[in-house]
Amino acid sequence: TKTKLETEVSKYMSYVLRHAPEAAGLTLDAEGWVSFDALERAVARKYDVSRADIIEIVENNQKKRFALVDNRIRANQGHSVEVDLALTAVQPPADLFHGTSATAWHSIEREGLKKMQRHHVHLSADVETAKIVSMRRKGEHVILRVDAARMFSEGHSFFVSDNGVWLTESVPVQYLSPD
Ligand code: HQG
Repeated sequence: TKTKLETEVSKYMSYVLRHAPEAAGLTLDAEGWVSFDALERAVARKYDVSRADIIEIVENNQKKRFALVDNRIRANQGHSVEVDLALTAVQPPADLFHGTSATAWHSIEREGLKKMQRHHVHLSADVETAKIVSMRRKGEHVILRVDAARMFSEGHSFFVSDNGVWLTESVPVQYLSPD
């Protein structure tokens, strides 16, 4: 099981690799990668962890938030900084899901789902995952079903991140219904 330190380091890595590389003195390349050595040094300045510890954190991350390839690392999704993950558009499953708060739903039912601070709207392949996403919000939760089959047939593009999160530019209201 994950220790408090592992969780903290993992959150810091998400923060650095998705939102604020400059806060750790790092620069991401166009596709969001940074040298693992540089990331390791940045993390080790803040936390008492070894290279092996960091590799374990990457490998044990339940949601596979990070990709570590050829001595480079990046976040698989969730960026607010400008990166091009170079994902290929693919056909989505017929239905996708989005877990949110009842409060957000009041605006979503008028405006549709917007990407807000991120690069895409994040959708889940199953209701269970959408529920977990919604639990991050206060108050009542709402699970929305997205008619991805119709969106796709009407020209919307979908992408799937390396860790199985479905991404699209926006979801207009006509494709949404509370599950
Ligand atoms: C809401 C976590 C008002 C949207 C999770 C959401 C996910 C609107 C919030 C991933 C709206 C944005 C992403 C509108 C959308 N009016 N509210 N028109 N359109 N919203 O965090 O999907 O742990 O950017 O419903 O597990 O909650 O970081 O998106 O509540 O996979 O790896 O605006 O983040 O993954 O919030 O979560 P977020 P999200 P990680």
